[in-house]
Amino acid sequence: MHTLGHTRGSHRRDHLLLTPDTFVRTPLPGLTGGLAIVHVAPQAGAAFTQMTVEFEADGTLTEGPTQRLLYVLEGDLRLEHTGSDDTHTLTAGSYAFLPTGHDHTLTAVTASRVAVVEKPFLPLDPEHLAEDEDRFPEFLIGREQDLPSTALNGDEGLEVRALLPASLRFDFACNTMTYAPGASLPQVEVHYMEHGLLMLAGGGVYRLGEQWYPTAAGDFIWMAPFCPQWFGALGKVPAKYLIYKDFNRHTLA
Ligand code: UGY
Ligand code: MN
Repeated sequence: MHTLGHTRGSHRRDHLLLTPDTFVRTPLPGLTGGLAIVHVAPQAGAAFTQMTVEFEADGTLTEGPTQRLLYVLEGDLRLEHTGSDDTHTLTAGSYAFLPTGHDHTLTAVTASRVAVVEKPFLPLDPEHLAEDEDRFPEFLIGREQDLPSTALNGDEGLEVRALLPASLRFDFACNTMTYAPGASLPQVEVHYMEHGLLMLAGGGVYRLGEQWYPTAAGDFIWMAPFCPQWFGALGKVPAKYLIYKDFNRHTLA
């Protein structure tokens, strides 16, 4: 049916809601046998880029301009990277952190979809690290299913899983948040960090700035620094999202 120019998607000064009907697919250098949906980028005012890369079987992605986090949404893939003879197998929920300049090739074994976050790295002054601690974050790989969960503010209905270790070496955080039906954020948050959010399952209502939006799996949201934000899960299944934020750095760094 013709939508007559209507969409749930919205772009305001301090937030962006992109619903799947608005997605535009583009080729990218380093990407073969696939297309990227760039959800947010510095062109929109963000200090990072987040995209979903859709691969055909045998499609490949090689290193990009900055450090990168990969999170598999669907499919089976292989990851080869410099400094290791191992080939890692990735399936839904697998993720990998690739430091700046770390050569790698991601190959889709089957048709796949992968969330990709890229952010120029802000090095940390060594005085803020323990003597034996490295100044730069290292390659890491894991499975979201294997991560311990923390109850946000003690609320058992709201599980947070951190993909990256709690270390100042990393200049961003990426978590999954799973809400039991009816669970909600305990406060309207307003903070200096920005967010990129991909709704993975379920849905609910997202408050962004002065608007309240129905939100469902497949939607992408960007929240600019200081965008008032709140989420309440609705429906009979848990709502789950993947959320990026800049982290661990002074605002004037
Ligand atoms: O980590 C966060 O700031 C997170 N609680 N924000 C959000 O879910 N909108
Ligand atoms: Mn937040």
